[in-house]
Amino acid sequence: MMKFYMTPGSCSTGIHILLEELGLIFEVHPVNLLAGDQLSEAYLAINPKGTIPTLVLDDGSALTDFLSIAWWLARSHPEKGLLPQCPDAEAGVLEMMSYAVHTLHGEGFARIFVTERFALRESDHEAVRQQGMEILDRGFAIVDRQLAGRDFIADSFTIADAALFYVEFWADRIEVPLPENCCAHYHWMLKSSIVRQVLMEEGYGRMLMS
Ligand SMILES: N[C@@H](CCC(=O)N[C@@H](CS)C(=O)NCC(=O)O)C(=O)O
Repeated sequence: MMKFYMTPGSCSTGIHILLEELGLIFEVHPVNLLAGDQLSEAYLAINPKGTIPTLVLDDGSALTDFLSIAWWLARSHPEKGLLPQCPDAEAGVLEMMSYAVHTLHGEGFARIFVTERFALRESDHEAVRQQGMEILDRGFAIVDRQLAGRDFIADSFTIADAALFYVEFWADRIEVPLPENCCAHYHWMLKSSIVRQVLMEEGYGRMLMS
């Protein structure tokens, strides 16, 4: 059975949504990032980068980042339409997914969540967080234009929407205002029974009631 290494409420939530969308059976292995589980010898033997998500496939090989896991899931189950058939539209989905993961997450939220990795001196931390906020402002505005007049990044739900959801979820958690179309996308996603199930399983049931 596939093994899914994840941390509740993190970027792996996007992959969790995709696994459930596809109705796959998998074993969940929680990784406690705060306790440093990702740096344990056992985990580094699976994913030397020491990050989540990781998906260990049935043949024992491991996919160790969001993009490769999402793409592999979509390509392994083409009948589920998680990637458009047409190459132009597929490229557009990959572009937006990459933007959510590498820019909004890797450049924006990372400056806010792990500030010390961007500046050793504590006196610089506030400026780094501010820089993170500016990246988020600009980044969500770009995604917002892409979402104008549509419910999803492409014509239907794709892997890019799962990536966008987790960064919108973080924006909600730390009260970063989302522009109108991103906000509508986030609330649309929150109505999905799969997304609700995933958030319940990851311990965010109370948030869904408020
Ligand atoms: N580019 C990687 C980034 C993954 C990532 O940064 N994950 C965070 C959690 S959201 C993590 O594992 N942090 C632990 C650490 O960096 O020590 C991917 O797409 O999977």
